[in-house]
Amino acid sequence: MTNLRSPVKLFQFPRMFAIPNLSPFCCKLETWLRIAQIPYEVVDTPDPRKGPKGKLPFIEDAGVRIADSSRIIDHLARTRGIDPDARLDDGQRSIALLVQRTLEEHYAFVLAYTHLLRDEGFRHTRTRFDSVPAMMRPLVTALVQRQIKRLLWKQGILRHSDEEIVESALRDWRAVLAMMSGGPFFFGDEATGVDAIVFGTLATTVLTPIESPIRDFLRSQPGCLAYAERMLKRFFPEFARASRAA
Ligand SMILES: N[C@@H](CCC(=O)N[C@@H](CS)C(=O)NCC(=O)O)C(=O)O
Repeated sequence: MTNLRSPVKLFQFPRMFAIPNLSPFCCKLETWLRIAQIPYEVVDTPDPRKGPKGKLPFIEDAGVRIADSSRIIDHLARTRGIDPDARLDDGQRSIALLVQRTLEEHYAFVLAYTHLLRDEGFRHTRTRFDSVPAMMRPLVTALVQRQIKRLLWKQGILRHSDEEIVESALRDWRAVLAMMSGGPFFFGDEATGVDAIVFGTLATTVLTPIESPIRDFLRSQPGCLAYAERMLKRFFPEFARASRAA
């Protein structure tokens, strides 16, 4: 018999730094679970190939595995009858979708570039391969970087210069920030699904030691770092304490 009350199993990359997850999609989903107050337990999963669609995050709910953060959110909202977006009007829902597409279908590729290919990022993120046996590590690391380069070349951004890639990301963020309310959350007083998306991409950009001109730009924008820190403190107080102590 299906027991919808047992905690959802959340399969995601092991944590790095004092944020929920370096992956914007894993961080988004975990943030949404906290906004929606749905009980879950984390299963550290370094290898995305284990998922039903070969990507992380995915969940197991009452024995069924579901992939893709947005499909998972739809499933949980439907089966639990919880919808943090319930009070949004049609205009806000449209803005939320456009923000999502900007961050997930463009900026997420820039993140793969800044975090996994650029020296300033890879210097930090290469530790994710520490669980690979030492003899195999250089091979696996080179293979993964080659796959990312191939992906970003086919997607298109790697055909641009570093400066052009950075500029395109700043355009994404200028547009997103222009849509944000004065706070405390994206649409005002209550956190909604778009906060999970924005925080998912912002946390990995501004709350990690990975340097980039995008990080510098965002940290210089009034209210932007404060928003990320507020989200962290509100939904992940355990990490907010850790980052203060560091
Ligand atoms: N649309 C998916 C995207 C998930 C995704 O791209 N995850 C990345 C990590 S940020 C991944 O697992 N990449 C591994 C791969 O493509 O091999 C979602 O929303 O969950």
